[in-house]
Amino acid sequence: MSTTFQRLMAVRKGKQCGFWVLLDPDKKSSQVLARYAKTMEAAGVDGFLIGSSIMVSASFERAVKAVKKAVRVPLIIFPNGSGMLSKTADAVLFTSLISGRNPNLLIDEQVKAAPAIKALGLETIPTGYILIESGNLTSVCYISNTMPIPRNKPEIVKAHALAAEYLGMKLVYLEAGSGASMPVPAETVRQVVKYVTLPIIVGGGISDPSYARKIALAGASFIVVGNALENDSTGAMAKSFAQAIHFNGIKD
Ligand code: 1GP
Repeated sequence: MSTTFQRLMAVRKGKQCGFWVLLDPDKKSSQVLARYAKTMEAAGVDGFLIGSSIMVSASFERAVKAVKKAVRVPLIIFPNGSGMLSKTADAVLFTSLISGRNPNLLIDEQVKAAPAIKALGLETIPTGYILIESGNLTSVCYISNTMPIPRNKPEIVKAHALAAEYLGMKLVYLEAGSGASMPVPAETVRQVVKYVTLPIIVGGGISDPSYARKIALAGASFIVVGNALENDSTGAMAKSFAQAIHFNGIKD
């Protein structure tokens, strides 16, 4: 049986760029979230991240279970800290916030989470998480108490991504922050993709399919969309995103 990471890499190989949707259990009930995920999957989504930067919902496990039952594509935990875990998910993005200098999110939360992850038997996908300035103060910067990398300094982003590669991480996540007014610049994505061999995830503030396509053409391996699809009850908008992102054609 293949690992979740292998499944992700198969999508990358077949479609060049995969389309992920962020599920926020703080914004929808478990049932509504599961129905939404099903609609998104039917529209062409390749995987889901589940998490939020301020988890106020006590029903994380319930949400993960409901979504897992509703979809077949990978469901990956996108944690805000060591407490956001579930054995029902397919994997956890084991992130280190490498653009920040907050030891708590560089290593402390990871140490706290590691024994629990082992006990749950959950697959980890080590990911270098890099915040890029996006025009406004995002929840993730505020909550993590870290500064994002200036958006006009791709060389700093490149150095961080390369450090992630040399540290043995498997993915790099370029994040503008959920609801960012300016997404990660396509030029930054292009430069990072050229500079490192790791697959690159890009998310935050991607609100229209044409921008998603630019990011895909810049060489991103996965694009994450959250806010822009939250009211897409029919999946029509998600379909447009899927077409834009899967520019290489769908080869399942
Ligand atoms: C999470 O950044 C994504 O990385 C989601 O962002 O909600 O702005 O699409 P949006």
